[in-house]
Amino acid sequence: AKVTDAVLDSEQEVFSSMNPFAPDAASVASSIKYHAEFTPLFSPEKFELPKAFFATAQSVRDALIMNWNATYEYYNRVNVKQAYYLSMEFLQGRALSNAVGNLGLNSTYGDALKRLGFDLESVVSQEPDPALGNGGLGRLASCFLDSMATLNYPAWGYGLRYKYGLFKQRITKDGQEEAAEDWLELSNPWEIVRNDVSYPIKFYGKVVFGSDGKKRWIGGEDIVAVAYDVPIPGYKTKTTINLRLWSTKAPSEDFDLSSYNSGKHTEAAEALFNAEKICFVLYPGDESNEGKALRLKQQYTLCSASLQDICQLGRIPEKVAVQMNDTHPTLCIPELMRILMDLKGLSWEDAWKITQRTVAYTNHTVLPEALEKWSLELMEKLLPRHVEIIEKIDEELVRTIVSEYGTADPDLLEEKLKAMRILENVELPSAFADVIVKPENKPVTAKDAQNGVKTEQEEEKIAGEEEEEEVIPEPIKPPKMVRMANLAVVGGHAVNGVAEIHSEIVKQDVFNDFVQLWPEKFQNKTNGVTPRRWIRFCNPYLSDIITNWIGTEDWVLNTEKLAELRKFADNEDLQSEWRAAKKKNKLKVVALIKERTGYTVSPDAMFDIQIKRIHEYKRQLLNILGIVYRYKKMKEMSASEREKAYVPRVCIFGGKAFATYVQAKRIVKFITDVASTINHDPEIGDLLKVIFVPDYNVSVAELLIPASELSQHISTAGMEASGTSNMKFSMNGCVLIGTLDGANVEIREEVGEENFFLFGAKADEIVNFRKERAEGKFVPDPTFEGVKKFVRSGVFGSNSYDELIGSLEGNEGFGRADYFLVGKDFPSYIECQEKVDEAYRDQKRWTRMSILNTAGSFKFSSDRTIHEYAKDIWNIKQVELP
Ligand code: B1H
Repeated sequence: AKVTDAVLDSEQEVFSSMNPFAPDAASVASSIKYHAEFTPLFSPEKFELPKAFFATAQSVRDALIMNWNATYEYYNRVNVKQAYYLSMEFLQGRALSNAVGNLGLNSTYGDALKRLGFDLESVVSQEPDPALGNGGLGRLASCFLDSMATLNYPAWGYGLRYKYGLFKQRITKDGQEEAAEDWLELSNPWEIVRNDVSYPIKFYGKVVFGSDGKKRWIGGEDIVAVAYDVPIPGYKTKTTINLRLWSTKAPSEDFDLSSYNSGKHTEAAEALFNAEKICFVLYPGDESNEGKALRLKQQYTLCSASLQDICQLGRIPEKVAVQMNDTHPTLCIPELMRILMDLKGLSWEDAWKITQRTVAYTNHTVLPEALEKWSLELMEKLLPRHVEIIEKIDEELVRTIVSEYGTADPDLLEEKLKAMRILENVELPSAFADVIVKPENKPVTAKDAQNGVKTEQEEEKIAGEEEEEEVIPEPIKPPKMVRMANLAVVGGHAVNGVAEIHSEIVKQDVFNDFVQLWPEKFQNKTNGVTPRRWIRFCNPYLSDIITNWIGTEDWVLNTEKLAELRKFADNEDLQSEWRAAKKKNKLKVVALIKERTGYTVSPDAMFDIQIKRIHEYKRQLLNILGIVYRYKKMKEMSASEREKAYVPRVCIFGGKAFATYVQAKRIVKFITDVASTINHDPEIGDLLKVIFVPDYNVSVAELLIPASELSQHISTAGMEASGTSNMKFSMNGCVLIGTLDGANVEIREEVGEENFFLFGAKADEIVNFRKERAEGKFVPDPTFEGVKKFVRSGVFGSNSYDELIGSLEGNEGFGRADYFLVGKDFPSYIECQEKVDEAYRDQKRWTRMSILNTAGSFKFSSDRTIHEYAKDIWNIKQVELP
């Protein structure tokens, strides 16, 4: 009892001395010491860096918890409408420096740690980088949380607590290797498990009628989802919102004690493993059927647990707005219908109205292979009640389509049904048996099939069999699928794209048929990034300069103020401070490169960076072939010609390839092979270096972006929905080279076309260029042919890169025939890169471009984006805490 009293006393002391907005260094130091002593994660004798990180994080968490309790206590009291952002990914990055920065306690924590013999920077770098996301989509979700908290919007994030985040990438002589990322190894100081917030989740089983005549989903496999809460502080506000991550476990009665005692240990624990494995990894490989089922279980767990929770938290739909981050949480729609009808007793009509008013969908990609479809067969097994509901939604949709287009033009009706139905390759619902009467192609409906009605082809087949008695193999039936995007469009009240050009493509192409029915649903919400993490904290040197010249630090909240830098763009004092800041950031990257790759690079060379997931459409291959071209030309020159012709460059790559994406992994291997040849070529020296930074993640981005001078956003036009790193680079005074794709288009408009290096085909030209190619009419530029020949000659090792270079050749087929138009854009890319060199030689001009990028980047704050979602989609208001 004594010990407990002592603990409580000292805790009390710490708390009372800790006004979260103005604690002094002494009280922070005592709070850190307190946690170092009483947090049972490390042995007591040593107080070293890892322990210092945990104790510091715990002390910050105390402040966050107080604010966070105050936040939701107030929201409940005033009963406000809240937004719930559901996402399979949150790419949070490190939390300590962000939290301390948002609380405005940087120097206090710095001083406190100094008293304890540590420095804040080394403590901060102890934190593992949680990577519960793949890339832009997950990082966007995290930027949105920061903005929602900062702007005092009542909101929650919901996701999954993966035990292993995105894999760790190692680069070996064979290219990329993946290893498990055990980010929870030392436990996570930010999360709080809520054992009292848990919900049952069911899979498999069957649907029956209850005695009350209502549908019941029974039997099957039951698991439990448990809440882990992570506080998300806003910047310079008390508002602290919640990111609730679900973890799965088996109900305790599922552990078979008697089997265990009889020696069947593995069997006894099977149910436990079965439940827990759902949250083992972010994006489990889904090539196998087991993998697919696991991913679907993950998605359903997120939807079901979150909606059960949301239904407890607020009245639907008046107080609730649910945003689905891409189609991954689309099961929200049938799940909310199920909850409202089967559990709350509402009619179909009422449940449907409420569901539609509650949910909205953001589309993040138009790549056909990325539009999610699930096998109906799998879904029927795993979620039988949901499939019934989806079938009914599909039937209602068919009714709408039929009433809109009538039956007079059966071709048109058939085309619309084919494009818009949620179920693919599935007979029409029986109620529509006789709707499309096309003499030459009468559809067989479910009812017809039951009655033994055959299609014309089947009749022909029978006739043929009778004549020749030849056994004709059964035609392979296309698999029945559920199209999640169609379900999301039908079931939600708003659909948005993530950049203007992308939203136009969504409207004119991908969902055009739906736009004709419901034009009012479709919107654009251009992405944004949080200026806190992505300038203020990752680039303190530049931030100080901005603050000094603008005369206030307000720009961190009101990024429009950045535009005031424009009037100083040619000021020599600002220019020299600006360059000095860039140099300091570059020096940090020189050290990072040395540590991670062993290469020494010059901080005086231009830093040219492409960091993003490795994907053919993002065209890292165009970048590296451009480098090969540069190298080839250099080798053809004398030393003095070379020096004159080229600006020294360090070309930096970073990014992960999905583990089973073979072509992307070949690209990684190729880049590292080119790097090792060029970097060891004594004739080239500092004129050209190629670096692949292994294990790219949020923390690496925070170092690379402030140090970059040129960054590459060179996707095939029309394929990158938005891109968000382009915004971060521009904010940090980096000039972009890019195509007219995604947010590049808007960035170029904002910063001015003279401050953006544009090249390449435009989105509306791509189809014709592919056609030209297929018809064998494309004549590749000799520079491109020369580069391919050079690669094949063996300069970069014995490998001839047949699959890689071969994919850029030939005339037809996806993946070959240069689908991503690397060859088509190559000459304009090369020419544009020459203009880059020319601009960089004039450092005054370059610095002006750099300043004008920062000044023109203000639109790309996620604060602007969140205001737009709040007003146009969620209908929620800012609520300031008293
Ligand atoms: C984006 C994804 C994505 N679009 C499937 N789509 C995934 C699709 O695990 N999955 O199944 C994961 C991610 N991610 C990105 O979203 C776009 O490519 C970017 O252009 C965009 O900036 C970003 C945020 O909107």
